[in-house]
Amino acid sequence: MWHWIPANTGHYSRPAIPPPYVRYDMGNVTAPHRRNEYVPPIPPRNYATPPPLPPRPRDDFTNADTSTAKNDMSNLFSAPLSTDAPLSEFKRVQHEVKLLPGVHKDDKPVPTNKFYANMLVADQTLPIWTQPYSLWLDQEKSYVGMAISQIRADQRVFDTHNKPPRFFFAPRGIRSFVFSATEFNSSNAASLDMRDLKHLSAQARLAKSDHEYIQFPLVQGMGFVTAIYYNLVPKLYSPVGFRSIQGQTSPRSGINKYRVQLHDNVTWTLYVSVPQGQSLTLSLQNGAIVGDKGVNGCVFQIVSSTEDAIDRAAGCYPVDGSLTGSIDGSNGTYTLTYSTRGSSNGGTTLMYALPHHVEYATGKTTGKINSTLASTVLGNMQGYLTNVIEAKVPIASGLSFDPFTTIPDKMGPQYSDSVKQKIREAADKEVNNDVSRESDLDSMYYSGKILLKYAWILYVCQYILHDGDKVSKLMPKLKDAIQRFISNRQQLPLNYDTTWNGIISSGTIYQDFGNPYYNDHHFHYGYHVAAAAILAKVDADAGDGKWLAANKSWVENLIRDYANPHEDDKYFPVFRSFDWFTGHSWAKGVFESGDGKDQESSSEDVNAAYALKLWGQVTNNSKLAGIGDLMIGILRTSLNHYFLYLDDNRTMPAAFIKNKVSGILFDNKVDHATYFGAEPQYIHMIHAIPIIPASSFVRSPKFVREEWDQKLSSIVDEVDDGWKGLLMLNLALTDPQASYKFFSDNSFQDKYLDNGQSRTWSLAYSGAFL
Ligand SMILES: *[C@@H]1O[C@H](CO)[C@@H](O)[C@H](O)[C@H]1NC(C)=O
Ligand SMILES: *[C@@H]1O[C@H](CO)[C@@H](O)[C@H](O)[C@H]1NC(C)=O
Ligand SMILES: *[C@@H]1O[C@H](CO)[C@@H](O)[C@H](O)[C@H]1NC(C)=O
Ligand SMILES: *[C@@H]1O[C@H](CO)[C@@H](O)[C@H](O)[C@H]1NC(C)=O
Ligand SMILES: *[C@@H]1O[C@H](CO)[C@@H](O)[C@H](O)[C@H]1NC(C)=O
Ligand SMILES: CC(=O)N[C@H]1CO[C@H](CO)[C@@H](O)[C@@H]1O
Ligand SMILES: CC(=O)N[C@H]1CO[C@H](CO)[C@@H](O)[C@@H]1O
Repeated sequence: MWHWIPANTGHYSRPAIPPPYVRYDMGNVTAPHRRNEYVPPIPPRNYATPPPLPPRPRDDFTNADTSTAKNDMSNLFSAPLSTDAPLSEFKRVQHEVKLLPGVHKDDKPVPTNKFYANMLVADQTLPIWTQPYSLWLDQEKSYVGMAISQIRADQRVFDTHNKPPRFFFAPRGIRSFVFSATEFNSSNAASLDMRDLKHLSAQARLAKSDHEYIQFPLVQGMGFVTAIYYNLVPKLYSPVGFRSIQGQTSPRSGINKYRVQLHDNVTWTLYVSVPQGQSLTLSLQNGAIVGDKGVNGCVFQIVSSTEDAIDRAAGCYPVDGSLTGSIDGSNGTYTLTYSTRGSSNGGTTLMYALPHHVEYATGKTTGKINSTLASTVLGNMQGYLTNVIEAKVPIASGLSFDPFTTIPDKMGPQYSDSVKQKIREAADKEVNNDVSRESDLDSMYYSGKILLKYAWILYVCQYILHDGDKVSKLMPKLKDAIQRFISNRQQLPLNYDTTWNGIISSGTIYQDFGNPYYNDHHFHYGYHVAAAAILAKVDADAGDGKWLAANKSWVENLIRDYANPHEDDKYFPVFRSFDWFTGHSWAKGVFESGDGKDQESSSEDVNAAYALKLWGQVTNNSKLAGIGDLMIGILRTSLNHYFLYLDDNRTMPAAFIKNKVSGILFDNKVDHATYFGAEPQYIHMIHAIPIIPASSFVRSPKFVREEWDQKLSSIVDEVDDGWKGLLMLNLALTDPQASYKFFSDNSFQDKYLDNGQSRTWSLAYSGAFL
């Protein structure tokens, strides 16, 4: 895949043609296939003493905030932005990627960038990652079914040619279990149906017919892989191989428990809940666990742990999640509440939470147990007997439009006369540029960068320089340039796709970084939305104040495309880009991908969230602004675990931390690289652009200092193009003086400016905190 973001150096280079999808060469990392030949029955032990603990009373978290119900802000996600049809300027088209027969749209938008998207496209056989498990449709003749893998930390594969390693990944294809049925006896005997496609969950169904199927609820963090059998005879393979299977004392009436050790020495626990009035006897036949008869509604649950506390969750599984959130002063709280089926002694299911949840988990994330499991690339996950994962994260309460820093003890922004004079000189020149011509591009990405660049210059002219002449010179030009996009007259107009439901560029798959296939929408539209917010603000204060009302729907159409907060808006999927479980967005759209979804530019993810905040502010939509604030708060936590590596980070593998930044982070691998070149300034700065007021909250002074000292100070002198300006403005996040000196120096050359960067803004940002 090739999408993403050359932070262009001033020359427009076309993105390369995507290479054909390459499956990782797995070498010898898959476990041997073993078969057991003998056929012992597996006696489940009967339900016995001690009696189960009484069910824990369940909180009804959806109504938990009734005390503040009259406070409009008690749930930021309680309303859609709009339920209007997308603007008629967007021509209605059907997508080139058709929905597969097994993908049930049910008149709803179909999510494109979610963790289960590999099961929506192509032949549906590539894995999806719920973490800590991955699942995939296995159609190998002898094992037709749903394969399950859980990779231990010591199984991760590291690049051995470079130090630090350039990449690591979790080996794929190790089938610890394959959930199947005796009826699935040829490779086309079962098809994969995908239903109830939501932003936090989906239901996969491996079906022989309408009434004979195995249902797999797919929820990130689910502690069990749960398979519910309907009118089929259960059959479980293990290509890794069963070494031993022992019945255990039943934790609860109707639930049989087994310890299953595999030939890789990992012991799993299997719980089987047999519905009342039915019976099922399992035995080992030709190396597979097979039932003696068909069952209807029988629940198989496996967990890669032998921790006895998990017994309390056996029988209960999550099917869906709901998101609520709120802002209180300098904290933002987000709550993932899982709805469950079945019942357990403890009254909850089992969830595994990621490190960025655990760090800020509130008391509602109950039932911590002595079990951790490795995720593929997001560190170790902590087990909880809970139906709720809730975290309270710091938010940047002082952040708005103005330059903002987290450098301790810095006042500001404040400007001396001489700094203002320098900014004015830069602006004198830059307000004369031809904004309309410069942004007349066949790319929502590049045009967005140009528009936001001029929007920041406009901001500086109005609020820092208080220079009405410059404002009245630049503002009409910016309005004009944006108008080309609002009236959809740009080189590649936008269409509204009625297949998946979203606003896509009319280019080909090879254009605009794959925007037509739902790549990078939050990056692209985030730039346009932020530019529009700044323009609307300046127009309200210095123009006729009519711009916002006249153009609001266009901006909000783009927002709804990448960040629709509510399912009542039936024209767009809920949160196409942002993943509220992993705490950041995924950039890859409707492509099959061997290593899953990915994101390269963590900083353009921040920019997209910041755009929501700014637009929420100018439209007095405090919920939208709060969503932006909450996202930025979450991004600060997740990016600093998985993308931006402080020396003392303990989440990522120690050897890999020495890279300081992830590079491209996939569901299943991290590749310290970019999609557009291997230069270190590319790899590092794609996690820094654009430098905006929110940057300092996420890229801490400490991180930027470590990265600079270890990786960037030694290369900056050799960089002679737009990447130099990016490196030097990034330095302002930890050393504004050095940064300001560079941009204010008389030897400064315009070739040091990336096409999304202005000298005016660079001076205004670095000069704010001297
Ligand atoms: C597969 O199983 C069905 C019963 O569900 C049976 O009718 C059919 O003959 C079997 N096919 C093979 C190839 O064994
Ligand atoms: C499993 O454990 C046995 C005995 O402790 C050991 O000999 C064998 O090497 C282990 N196998 C694997 C795959 O780790
Ligand atoms: C934010 O959360 C922290 C940690 O729980 C707490 O100490 C602080 O008082 C909270 N601030 C506000 C404004 O609620
Ligand atoms: C947690 O589990 C590990 C491994 O199963 C075990 O060695 C350890 O003693 C347990 N700790 C507690 C506090 O139970
Ligand atoms: C937002 O609220 C402020 C203060 O009440 C008001 O001046 C402004 O006109 C409002 N803006 C919009 C777009 O409603
Ligand atoms: C498409 C559209 O309605 N654009 C409007 C944006 O706002 C300006 C007013 O500032 C109008 O002139 C445009 O028609
Ligand atoms: C020891 C440790 O975990 N250090 C830091 C690594 O990064 C995370 C994420 O920001 C920090 O929370 C840790 O303090």
